[in-house]
Amino acid sequence: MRDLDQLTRDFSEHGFVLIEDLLVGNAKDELDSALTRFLEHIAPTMKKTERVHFSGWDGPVKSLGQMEDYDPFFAELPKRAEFLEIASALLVGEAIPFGVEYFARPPRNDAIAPSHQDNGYFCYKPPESLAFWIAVDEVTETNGGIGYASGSHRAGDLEHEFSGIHGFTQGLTDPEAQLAGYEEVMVELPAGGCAIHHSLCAHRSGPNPTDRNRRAIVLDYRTARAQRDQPRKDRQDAAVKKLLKEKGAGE
Ligand SMILES: O=C(O)CCC(=O)C(=O)O
Repeated sequence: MRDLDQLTRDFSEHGFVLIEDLLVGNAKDELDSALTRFLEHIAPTMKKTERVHFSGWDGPVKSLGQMEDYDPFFAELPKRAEFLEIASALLVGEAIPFGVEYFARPPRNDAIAPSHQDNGYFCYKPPESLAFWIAVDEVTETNGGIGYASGSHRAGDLEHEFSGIHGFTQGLTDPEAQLAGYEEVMVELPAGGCAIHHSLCAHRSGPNPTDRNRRAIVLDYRTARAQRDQPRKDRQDAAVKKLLKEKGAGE
């Protein structure tokens, strides 16, 4: 049994919590197999707005969005009773799943995720949302692990700017100044472990110079109170549309 009260207190204090045994045994292997199958058979058929490759429009995938629209396994994954119970406790309100994503960091890969709050992408008001970042492979500081600015969810909605990085288009305008005073905690998790972060808890991830793969599946949840700030989202979408057009995916 998980101590949801303790998890909720830790989440409220730090803006993130770790659950090392979210998926174990068969459940962990099942996720690995479903992802492998998805990458091979489904990812190449996805809309270009929902997939990012390390270069061009085929070859290794860097990230994916909207996986729930393409595969029943990924549609059902965020609806598991245990996940909904944890997400609802941490959000202090009924959790509604709204996205399933994939982030790859293959061996000897120098991609990074710039420091950001997820709400820099989601644009929810109030920003009542969180993400389950599930490690499909063991993750450490050395193979592209996430670093959280502990407590930064209390800093409020920070200003973001367009990063120009396809797949990670939003970054904090001045992370050093914006996150001054918040200690960075680097995440270490076994395969099947999970970091859950508030959408205002700033985080980043580094490159993977190791020989080990680092794949992650992300499940996004919000409350019914969280509504899109549409003008903010429209400004962001316009910048992304321009980038996609430059990359040959615009209309
Ligand atoms: O997996 C990564 O490297 C970054 C993921 C991330 O930034 C996120 O889930 O918001």
